[in-house]
Amino acid sequence: MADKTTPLSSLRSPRSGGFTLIEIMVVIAIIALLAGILVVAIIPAISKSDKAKCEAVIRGLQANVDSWQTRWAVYPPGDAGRLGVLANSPTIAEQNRVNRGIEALVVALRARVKGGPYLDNQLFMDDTVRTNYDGDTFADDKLDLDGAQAFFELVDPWGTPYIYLDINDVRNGIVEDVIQLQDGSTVELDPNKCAEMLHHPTTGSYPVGYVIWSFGPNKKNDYGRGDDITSWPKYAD
Ligand SMILES: [Ca+2]
Ligand SMILES: [Ca+2]
Repeated sequence: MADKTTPLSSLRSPRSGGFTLIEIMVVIAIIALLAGILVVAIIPAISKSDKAKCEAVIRGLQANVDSWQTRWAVYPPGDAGRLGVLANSPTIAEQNRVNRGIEALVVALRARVKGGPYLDNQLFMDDTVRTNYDGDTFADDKLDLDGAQAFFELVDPWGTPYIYLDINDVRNGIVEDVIQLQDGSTVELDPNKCAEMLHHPTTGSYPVGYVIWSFGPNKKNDYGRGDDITSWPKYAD
């Protein structure tokens, strides 16, 4: 008697053994496409938000500097020695060249004299912004600073200290700041390049009072050009 039952194997779809090569390739292609879309969509969004944060920090500092200048009648100097002279507090004068401008600005804006501190507290308390790469300190004095007497610098979203310079130092070609980066390496600011790059290419005028800039996403000093982010309206390259 013939077996009338149908063999199980003949009921199985020929596809039940798994995906075909073409199906696997289609899935891989779709995954690759989605990953590509994510990279294209998200990476610029991240760098855009870093750039926006950097611009916001610079704008905030500018507002703080303006408040300071209103009260002191000068812009914060590019080194703490001159700030000490202004505040009749010579003990602060021992500042080296490393990250000098931004350190001097932070000290000036933190001082609890003449209506200070003028530094935005939320900004200063942000551990992703406030740091002290070179670990330098100074003696407390009449500036009435709160907390550890470190020469703090402020760093951009890419970990590089912001640059702060007194525009008179730029104009006079006497900038001698050295920037210490996150990896411990240093970059020297060329005083001639500062004088050349920071004035308007056609009118020749410098920004009023001071300049603040970030080296930008490439972490390289372009003297306010290229991808740098600046306190003044950027000049064309
Ligand atoms: Ca420092
Ligand atoms: Ca740059």
